[in-house]
Amino acid sequence: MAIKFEVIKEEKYTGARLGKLYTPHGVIDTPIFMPVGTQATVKTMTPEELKEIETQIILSNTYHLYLRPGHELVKEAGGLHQFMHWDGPILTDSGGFQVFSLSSLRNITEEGVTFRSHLNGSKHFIGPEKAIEIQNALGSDIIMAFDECTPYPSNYEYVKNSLERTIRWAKRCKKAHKKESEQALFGIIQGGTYQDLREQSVKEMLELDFPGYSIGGLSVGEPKDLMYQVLDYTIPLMPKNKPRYLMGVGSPDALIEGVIRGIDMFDCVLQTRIARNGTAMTSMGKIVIKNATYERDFSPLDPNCHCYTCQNYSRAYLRHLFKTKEILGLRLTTYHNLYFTLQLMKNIRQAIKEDRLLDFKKEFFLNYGYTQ
Ligand code: PRF
Ligand code: ZN
Repeated sequence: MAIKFEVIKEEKYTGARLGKLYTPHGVIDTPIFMPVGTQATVKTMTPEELKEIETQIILSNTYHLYLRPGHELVKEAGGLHQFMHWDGPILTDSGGFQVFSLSSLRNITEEGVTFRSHLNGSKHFIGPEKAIEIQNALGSDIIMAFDECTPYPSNYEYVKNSLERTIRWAKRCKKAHKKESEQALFGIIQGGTYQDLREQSVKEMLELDFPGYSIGGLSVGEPKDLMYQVLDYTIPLMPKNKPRYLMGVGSPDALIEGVIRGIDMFDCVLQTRIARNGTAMTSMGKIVIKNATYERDFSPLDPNCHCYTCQNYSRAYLRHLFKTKEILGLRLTTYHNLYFTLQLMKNIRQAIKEDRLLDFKKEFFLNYGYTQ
């Protein structure tokens, strides 16, 4: 087995748990947030900087690396870890989501998906076996099954057919995966916002006995309350002794709500993406650094933050960097947003340890503002 998962503690008043996830490239304390490094780089951050802010695991993407520079080249470089100079754990997504959100002229069949590259229009095919072959070549610690993420809203028949195909694909992924001792293959639960379909998806995925499970198909445009409802009826059906990963979710409020319901792992492009358009997450909510309000504001982004950016630079300076389109602005804001989020997860873990997660949530939302 490539991974081992231990639940260290269950919180007294919620579904939250503390865990340890052992991977070939290190041990991860859960619940955890994974910064996204789509193209074998967490945009603007060096691996040393990622270590400095206590990043435990990063996420990368099959779809992008297959198209550019190609998984064979990455393999030739010695695998993704060596290629990008990150020696910590890596999880790769299967491409099952990106192929639907980025490529054009997609055609889904039982075999897999034919699509045109979002880069140059070239024609490609990825199916379950190919998705595993690519991820085997990349050498990530955790790999994901090839799935279809149904959009919201989708009708019942469509979601049912899709999730049943995703299960057949999951079986093929399992069969194609030859490196079980080096890479853990996670199954993905789909089923949209239909309770009986989520139940069916969990039940059939559990029969395949994956070492970990993710919940896909959420945060695709549905109201947040509906997402929480889906989590409320889906998570209790999932195994207690295996990691649970909520894909593509990571706003601060959703991190807290997800942990409370029993999620162990999250990833999201939000932190790094909004940083690059000049939005910082702070303990008092989001701030848009270009706003005129900050022209003469010589205080740090977040007075409660101990990151490198907040220790050394003012809002006025960061505003100046964004106004003049200086690259350092992107770097400093990304650094802060990731630090802020990893710190939030650390505080969440501490609150679980002390059985005070609900108090923590109350206080966090009071300051941050609950964003729906
Ligand atoms: N499937 C896969 N990756 C994903 C998702 C999914 O459903 C989502 C949905 N939020 C994000 N990333 N494979
Ligand atoms: Zn900071």
